[in-house]
Amino acid sequence: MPEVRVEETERGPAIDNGELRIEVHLNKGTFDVIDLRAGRTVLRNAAVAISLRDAPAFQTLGEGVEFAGPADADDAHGRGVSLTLLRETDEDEPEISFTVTLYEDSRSAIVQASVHNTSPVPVRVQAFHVLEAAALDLGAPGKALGFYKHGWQSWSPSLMVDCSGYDVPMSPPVIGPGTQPPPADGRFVSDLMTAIVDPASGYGVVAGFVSAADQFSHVWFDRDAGMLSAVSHADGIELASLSTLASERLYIEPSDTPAETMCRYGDALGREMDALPYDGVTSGWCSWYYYFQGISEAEVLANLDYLAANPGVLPVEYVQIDDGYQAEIGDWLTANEKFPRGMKQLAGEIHARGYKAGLWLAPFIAGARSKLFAEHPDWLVSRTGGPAIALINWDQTCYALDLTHPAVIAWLEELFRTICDDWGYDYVKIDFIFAGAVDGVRYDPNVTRAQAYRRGLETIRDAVGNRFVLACGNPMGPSVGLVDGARVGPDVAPYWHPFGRAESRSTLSEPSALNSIRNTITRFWMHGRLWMNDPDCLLVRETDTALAGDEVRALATVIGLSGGMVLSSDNLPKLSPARQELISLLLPVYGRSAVPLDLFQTPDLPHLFELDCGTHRLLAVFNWADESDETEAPLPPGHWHVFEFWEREYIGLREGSLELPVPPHGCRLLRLTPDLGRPQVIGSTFHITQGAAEIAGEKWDGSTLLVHLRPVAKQDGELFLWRPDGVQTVRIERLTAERTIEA
Ligand code: 9PG
Repeated sequence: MPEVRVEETERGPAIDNGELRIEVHLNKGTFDVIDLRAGRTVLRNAAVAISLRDAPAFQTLGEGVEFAGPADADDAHGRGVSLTLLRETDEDEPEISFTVTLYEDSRSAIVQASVHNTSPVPVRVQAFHVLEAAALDLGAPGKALGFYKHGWQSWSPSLMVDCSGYDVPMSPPVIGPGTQPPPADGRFVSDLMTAIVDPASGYGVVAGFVSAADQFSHVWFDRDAGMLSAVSHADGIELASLSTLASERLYIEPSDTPAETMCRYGDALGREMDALPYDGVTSGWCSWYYYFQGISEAEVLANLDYLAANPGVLPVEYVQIDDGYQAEIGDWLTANEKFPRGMKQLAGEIHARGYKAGLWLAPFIAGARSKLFAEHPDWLVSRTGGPAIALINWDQTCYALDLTHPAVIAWLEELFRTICDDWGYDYVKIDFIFAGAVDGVRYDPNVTRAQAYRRGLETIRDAVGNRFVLACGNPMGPSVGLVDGARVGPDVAPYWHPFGRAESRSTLSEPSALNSIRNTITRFWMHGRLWMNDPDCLLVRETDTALAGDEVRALATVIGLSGGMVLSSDNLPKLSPARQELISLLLPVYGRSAVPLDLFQTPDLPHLFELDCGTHRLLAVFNWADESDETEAPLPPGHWHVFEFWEREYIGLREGSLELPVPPHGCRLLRLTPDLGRPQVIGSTFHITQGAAEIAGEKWDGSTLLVHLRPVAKQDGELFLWRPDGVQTVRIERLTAERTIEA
């Protein structure tokens, strides 16, 4: 991309990098964002405002701004140029400024607001309105647009909402962050980021915060006014006289490929927040979704022994004990009677069989029945009338620990050191951690909710070192950089719809296979950029479940194509060989995420999830309806051999698109192989990627096809080869070492 050019116009300064142009209107106190490729002013009259606690807002709109001059920028997004604008200030008013940056190698603009306290006394800063009601123009009326609603924490629904209707309410078990504008007709609110897209043209804008360590944020759209706003919450913390406080940094990128732009936004957020790197994606067994709180030492050992007896077919890394071992919610170091030899001993048993050990806990809450609560009533976040309630679960009220309290921090550190250093656990699943960020009064009054939350997470990270941290029930933005994996959706369950009843818009965060699947697909852009996504567990059993075979296939397909963690949660010794094979098909974890192709065209749940594996593509085609349906699957340009994985059916050499019958709640998983006009592999039953994991290479020497295979979890299977005279099935047994097949 060319350099960023600065220009002075009659109205004010402008910057442009050939793709985007920012024009400032000094008199009006606003700026416009112009997409030069599309020839469209995407955001017009964007203004900045700041609200102090118990005071009216100060905004740039109508007041005018003064140009402080351009400056070279060099940050996580590369080199560029920033314009800084200062609001015309009356006496006694805080000084407000904002900075807009364009980069040489990025299509995005970054906006940040600041406030400087000129008064001799402290002021309390409530929020930065980094975009205050900017007019959004995507070439279609507000009601025609789709709004990507991103939830506050793991279990919060994330989905496309049709702007002709209503926003999705925030509902239990998710406790809202409490700072979003109240729901209203025509108002659509998203946490941290959004994408707003015209489904007809595919054109849209991604707007989201790329820093999130200090302030929670949200973005919202007023459909009838056509206005986009973005808010970064300072939560009323004190700003001392003559000090400055800045908002989080807002990323704005217009795009005609908004799914790709979401990924670039994810990359930018990961860069600013120092997302943790990793080598391979984690796999394991988790006790929760079969045993729930009934888990016992004996049941853990039974599954452990089964795994150890079948190491080739279920090659998982971790055995993780979930909720059910502890004496009480908060009393993590005391095991209950179901774990008679204690948790240290059990970690030893897990290690002795060659697995790493994982343990669940909810370190930021104290249950009303716990010793923790009884002994330390002063360790809790408080509100008028008593301690802040984080949630009600386990038949008791659970309170939020105050992570700014030095004694709580010392307790947390000791807790995690004991679990990891003394007991020997290699993996901690830290759950319900949104509780660290609830609204309320804390020991340190000058800390935002996001900062308090991060103090807790940083303490855990320091205590556990490089062991694996899986976040769950976590607010998204401020977790980046401190956790290795994060749950991205509501709990899976051995039934399809929440409560086994038809879905409603108020139950989207309740446990169910469908709710878990939804977020796994819609939060695709996080995986590998912020952490590794945890799509929640794979449940494949035939008994103790209401999931039909097609539903299990759909769940396995979504988890497999998500690239995220593969965690099994069944009673393994009870699985039939056919069902156990469904787990094997996802191992080893491929690790790269598919992209939903129709995210913006389909409200709620996309039907098409595509993964480019290099030599071929995988296209999963879903039918979320309760009846059988024909679904149209578009093919990329060119001629493709189409092979269906679950039914092992060669559909043919195709171009354009195909209509496929898909069973209710089921899917078809297509391997699309570009036609080479000569014998070639078109299908494999060893792994869900149909070749990306198990085929190391393929060579045609004019008369023979050589296929170089690598061992994967499944040892017996088939390769399907296309030849001019038909499809040949090659049966392969005991693939336990690399092997070359000649056909
Ligand atoms: C253990 C479980 C599992 C699961 C977690 C989490 O609001 N609620 O009452 C509520 C209860 C449980 C829950 C989420 C919400 O599930 O996601 O994997 O570890 O806790 O209790």
